[in-house]
Amino acid sequence: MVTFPPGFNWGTATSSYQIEGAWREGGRGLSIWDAFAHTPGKTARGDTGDVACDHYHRFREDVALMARMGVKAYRFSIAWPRVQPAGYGAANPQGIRFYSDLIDELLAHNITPWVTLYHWDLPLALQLEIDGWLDPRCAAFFRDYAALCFDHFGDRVKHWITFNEPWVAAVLGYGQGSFAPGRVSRDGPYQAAHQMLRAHALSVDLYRTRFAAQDGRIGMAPNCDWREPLTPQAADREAAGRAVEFILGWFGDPLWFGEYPESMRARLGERLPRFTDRESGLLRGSGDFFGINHYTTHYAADAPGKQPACVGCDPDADAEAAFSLDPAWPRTAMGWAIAPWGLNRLLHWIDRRYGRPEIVITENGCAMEDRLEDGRVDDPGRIDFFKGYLAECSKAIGEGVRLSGYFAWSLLDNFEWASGYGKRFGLHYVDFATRQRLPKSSADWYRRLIAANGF
Ligand code: PNW
Repeated sequence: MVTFPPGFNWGTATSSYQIEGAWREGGRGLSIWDAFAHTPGKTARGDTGDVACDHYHRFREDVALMARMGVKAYRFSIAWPRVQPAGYGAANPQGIRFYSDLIDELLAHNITPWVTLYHWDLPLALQLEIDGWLDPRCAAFFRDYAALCFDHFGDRVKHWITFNEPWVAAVLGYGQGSFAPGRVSRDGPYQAAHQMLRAHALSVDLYRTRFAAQDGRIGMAPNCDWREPLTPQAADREAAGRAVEFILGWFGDPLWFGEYPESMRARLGERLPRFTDRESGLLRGSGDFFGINHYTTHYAADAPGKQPACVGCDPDADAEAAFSLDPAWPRTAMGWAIAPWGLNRLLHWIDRRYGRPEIVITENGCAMEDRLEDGRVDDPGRIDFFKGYLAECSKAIGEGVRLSGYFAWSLLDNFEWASGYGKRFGLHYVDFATRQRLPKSSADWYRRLIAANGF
């Protein structure tokens, strides 16, 4: 029997562009993901989020699906261009009304909203006018957008996440160009991540001063795959440590210590931007909890002089680490290794490095080859995935890690970014011809897990 402490926060997660659709309705402005997905060759089969799960029109039905599972919390994101079409200026009343109605519907079902402010759908105007996150001005625009959200929703929303996976947004969006906005910029990832961190600092400061009376909590949701040393040799152990610092310390250290990791400064020198003293001060202690998205594990080996795919766009190469998988590890439909023990090690790494913070798993889940047969979707592989990862969570809690919540990714099959609709992560199957939802057997399993607070 795997058990969890009383009050453990069970949730499920989505993001705006992946589920909402209604891309040109309700006064919504365009985002970098609209432009990217509409560019031939950027997504599998040319899939776009134009309609996606049509959540914009079906959100009440989706809240009912969550109520049926008994989740206590729902993590969703606000599409910046839906509430502020150009990324600056006046709020769009129809966008405000949509999220306000969603929040009310959640609260009416006793589901606590956890709101992400940035899950990658930057207003396209900001990309075209200032090159998005490569420009320092983007941070102030973000702060003003955050203020607008606190102002309209903060009476009911008490859990905020500034950025989802800034690593992915910075590295894939501004370094490798495989995600929106598709920029391939020398040292773009370091510049973009720096502006996201500044934006986080400015928004948290505002939240804790101007909006202090709202009495909520705010943090970030960086991602981290675990990196296990390929061999017990010191060089590989150091490479694995560096690799974790280059993916997670990159964000965790500024939020907890106000500075980038030593290992990054040592290898990157002035290629890594610097925070001013004021920025360091605002960053230090700017997370009320440690959000973490986790999907997989790799082996890491020392790779001195590793050549990047393109100059300054590949932090893994800058970390001089090379990754590999054990062929014996099972894989998801994304090809990602299933190695639940990696999550246990990651939780301990966060616990140790940051002095026992409260940790919330803001995403964990898997794509599987789900098939609709006789009106049912049986996904025992996904249930096994959750069992494996949750057993490691329970174990970590027993070992003293302060893990307080878990959000399964995802409520629905949805637009899986460059992979389009071909990769299904949902607890609910979505027929993308009719937009009909159907609970998979994993949704029923998740309901029983929550009811029993264990399995
Ligand atoms: C995360 N990678 O994306 C996101 O937060 C979700 O929106 C997404 O649907 C989910 O995980 C599943 O992919 C990632 O290439 C996308 O390392 C790409 C990577 C990691 C996470």
